[in-house]
Formats: sequence, structure tokens, C-alpha cells
Amino acid sequence: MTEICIQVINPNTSPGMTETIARAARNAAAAGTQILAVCPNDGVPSIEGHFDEAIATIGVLEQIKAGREQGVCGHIIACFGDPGLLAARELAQGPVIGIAEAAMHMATLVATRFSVVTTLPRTLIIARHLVHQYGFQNHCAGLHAIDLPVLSLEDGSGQAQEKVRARCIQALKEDGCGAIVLGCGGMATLAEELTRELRVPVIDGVSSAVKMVESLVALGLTTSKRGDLAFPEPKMLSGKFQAFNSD
Ligand code: 2AL
Repeated sequence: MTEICIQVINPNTSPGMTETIARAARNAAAAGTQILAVCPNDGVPSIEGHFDEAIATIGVLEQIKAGREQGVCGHIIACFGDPGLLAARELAQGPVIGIAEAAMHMATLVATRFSVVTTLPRTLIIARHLVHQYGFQNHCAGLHAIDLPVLSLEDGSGQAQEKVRARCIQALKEDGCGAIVLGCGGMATLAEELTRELRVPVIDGVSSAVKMVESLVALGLTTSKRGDLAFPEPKMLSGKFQAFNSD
């Protein structure tokens, strides 16, 4: 079997969350798929708003460049805001998949309508923007927050995980949806058990994205370099962005 290597980028700098994401990705990966899990060297410990996303995007792009130079077959942006997705596609040659788009696409294949369960209420607006950007307005039945910060998923207490479970149950009751999309990279390892317990598809974007990159690679499909996703126009970047100049 041909080895394929997928770079899974956690856009925040939390080592614990990078490990959670890596575990979910490896669990989903086929026998011939190698998972290279990374996070930015500099950035924010968790991504919970527009400012955090803007900072994280630079780290994501640095990792995309590094992954491309190492010859990975594809990249995954493992934060539910899909920070820097289109810019990453410009830099990359292989496919780049964001976990929000992966989970939403996957959900529409197994249910007519899905609801999203995410972390803080302020991130609901980011998730809603993505639903619109990806054209899933008619598929999204509701968006819910557990009202706990992203890193509470890593505190070892289990409180955040219990709240995710309760919110999923509430969303199924209130929204009349057929599937749940988990709205944070740190929730990646919860999908399997919740799917069994709640008897509906509970979809994690990390594992969904792994299967999508594997499929695209198997089909020989790479990011289109025609039009807006062409490599960035050559120009000299200055100051701390000079490292991008070797592209
Ligand atoms: C996220 C996520 O997936 N990782 C992170 O740091 N922030 N987004 C979210 N809505 O919780």
C-alpha cells in the first residue's frame, strides 16, 4: 500500500489539544496513512474569537509552508473556525481541508439537517458565518454553545465533555435535526461514543477531514492552481514575514 502523509495542524499552541487531535486523526486514518500532527510555534493557546483567529492564521500558514517543503500529501486545519483556509490553499499544492467544512459536508451526507455544538457563545457567530460561507443555511438546524472555554476540554475534569453530551441531547430535542456536528477540535475524540449513545451521527471534523484528504489523494486530486487558489503573486515580504519569500 502506498504511504500517504497528512499534516494535521492544530492552529492553537496547546500541546494537550494537539495530542487529542492527533489521536482522533490516527484513529480515523487508513493503515497506509501517516499522521503528522503539528501546532504553530507562536500564537494563541486557544482560538475563541476573531482576534485569536487572525493571530492563529499566520501560524497555520507557516506550518502549511513547512508541510509542503516536507512533501506531505495534504493538510488539515483542525480548528472549527477553519482559520486561514483559503490562504492555506493558495500556499499548498496538496488538498487543504478545514474541520468545520469537513464535518458539515459529512453531516449533509447522512442527515437532512444538522446542529452544531461548540464552546463559547461568542464562537457561535464564527460558526454561523461558516455555515453561510459554505452554503449550508438550509441544512443547519441550530447552533449551540456549552458556555465553557476551549481549554476546559483539556482540564481533565470531564465537565466540558459532560456539557457537550447534554447540549447534543438538547439540540436533538429542540432542533429536530438528524445529526450533530462537534464544533471544536478538542471535541474530536468524543464523536464515536456519542454516536453510539445518542443513536444519531455525531460528527467530528478531524476524522472526517482525514477521510476526505485520503479520498482526494486516492483520486489524484490536488488544490486547483487556476484562479484565486493559484500560488500567491511573487513579491518581497518584509520584516517577520520574510520567511515566506523563499516560496
Ligand atoms: C476552536 C477549536 O476548534 N480550537 C480552538 O482553539 N478553538 N473553536 C471553537 N469553536 O471552539
